[in-house]
Amino acid sequence: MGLVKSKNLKQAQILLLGLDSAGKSTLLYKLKLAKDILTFPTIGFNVEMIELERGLLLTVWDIGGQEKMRTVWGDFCENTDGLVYVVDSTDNQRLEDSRREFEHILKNEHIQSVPVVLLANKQDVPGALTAEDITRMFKVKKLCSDRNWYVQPCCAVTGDGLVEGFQKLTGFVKSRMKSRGDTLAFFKQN
Ligand code: G3D
Repeated sequence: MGLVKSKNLKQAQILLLGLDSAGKSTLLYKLKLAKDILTFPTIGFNVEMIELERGLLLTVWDIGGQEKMRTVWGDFCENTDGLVYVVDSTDNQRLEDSRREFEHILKNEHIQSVPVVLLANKQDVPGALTAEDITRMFKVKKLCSDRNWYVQPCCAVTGDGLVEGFQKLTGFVKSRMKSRGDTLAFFKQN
């Protein structure tokens, strides 16, 4: 494991949400094969630590997406630095459920201004909605107007798009940490 090498290692808490069967476990497993990951299997949810790039350790909280687990999503929002929301781009029947849950979680007081990457998963399936479709149908521009966001097409089975999506989020998280650090420094000085 190449983890925890640097004295200057920063840590970020990432919440991984989405309806059940969206592909969260599959994508974490795929990322695990591609990158250094420490796994802490737990009942009800998984926690993974990924060092996508030197100096920033992502702790990814994969909370289940079944209906009863969705009611506790809000309990995991405190101290979150980034949100990855996984959408099954082929599940037309539950797209509105997914959109509603997405809108609901964004209202949580602890994740105001927290950057978001939506993963438009299952792009390998013919007829899957595109990232542009998901952006429009989820009203992402409007709902995320107060934060950095990106919609990444991906396929958790092949891994296509996963590293790109997490790298995008990492960039957002770093710039938010920097600007918050700068703000704190400003308040300390004044
Ligand atoms: P979850 O953790 O969000 O509940 P899973 O979802 O990772 O368990 O995935 C649910 C099902 O979707 C799995 O199939 C998995 O193989 C499939 N899946 C996940 N990502 C993709 C993808 O990108 N493309 C395709 N075609 N399938 C995907 P099973 O059959 O095991 O239920």
